[in-house]
Amino acid sequence: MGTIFIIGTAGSGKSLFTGSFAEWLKISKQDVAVVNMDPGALKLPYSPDVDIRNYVDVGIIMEKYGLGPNGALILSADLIADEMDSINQEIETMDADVILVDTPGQMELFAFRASGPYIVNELTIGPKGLVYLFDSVFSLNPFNYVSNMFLSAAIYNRFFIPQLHVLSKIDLLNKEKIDQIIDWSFDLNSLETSIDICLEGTKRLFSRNMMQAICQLGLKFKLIPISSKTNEGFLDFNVYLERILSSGNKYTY
Ligand SMILES: Nc1nc2c(ncn2[C@@H]2O[C@H](COP(=O)(O)OP(=O)(O)OP(=O)(O)O)[C@@H](O)[C@H]2O)c(=O)[nH]1
Ligand SMILES: [Mg+2]
Repeated sequence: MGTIFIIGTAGSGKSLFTGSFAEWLKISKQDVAVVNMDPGALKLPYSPDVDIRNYVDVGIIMEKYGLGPNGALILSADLIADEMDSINQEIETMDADVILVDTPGQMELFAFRASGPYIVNELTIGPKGLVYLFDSVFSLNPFNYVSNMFLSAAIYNRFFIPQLHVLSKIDLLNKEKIDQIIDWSFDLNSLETSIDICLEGTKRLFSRNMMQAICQLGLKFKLIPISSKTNEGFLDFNVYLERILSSGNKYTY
């Protein structure tokens, strides 16, 4: 199929999704390689086939350049770009059909520095797609939901590759609440109604205008609900994934 980058805000479930979906694909008899691109990861819920921490050591960078943890993470993200030839070679020896790439906990390290788009371009196994995670517990409030739409649109604007949107951790909320969020993602009138009911003043105005502005860009955010604890939704997700990768569709689903 190709290479898929998993992106989302800190703690949105990127690493567990990477690990659980890789296992699910293996059970479905697909050859999968998992790449950890988070130099700051202390513990991962999977064993990476290719691990950026073997190339860039945040601890050594802190010492060598006299940086704090955040400065070292920023420099690490930039240094990864120099290692792309070796990383590509390592990935190619895996001879996998699907490459899942887990990205740094702090999304801005990957998305909002020059190195992120460079890394995405340089990885040789195509076609490429991106999965943006909406954390269901965070997205329950329409104000947060619209903020997530905004972040996701910003990600699309940085990479311009096919993008899917996933509602993560659905096992943590009851069905009614999950259905409400899914409904917002398919029907903007429903989102507008919830904004009017739940928000007031500047927050209401701002959320409504931002929602409309994103809509005018032609971006869609039809969320695919999944749980990386129960694997619920993985079958549906895989159908959409195959669709965007095989069609080379430039737009979000
Ligand atoms: N119940 C439940 N918990 C989840 C799910 N996905 C992730 N989590 C939990 O959410 C927390 C964060 O998950 P991670 O997969 O580490 O999220 P992340 O986006 O990789 O986090 P950072 O890389 O640290 O930003 C962990 O405690 C996970 O066990 C899910 O589908 N259901
Ligand atoms: Mg992670």
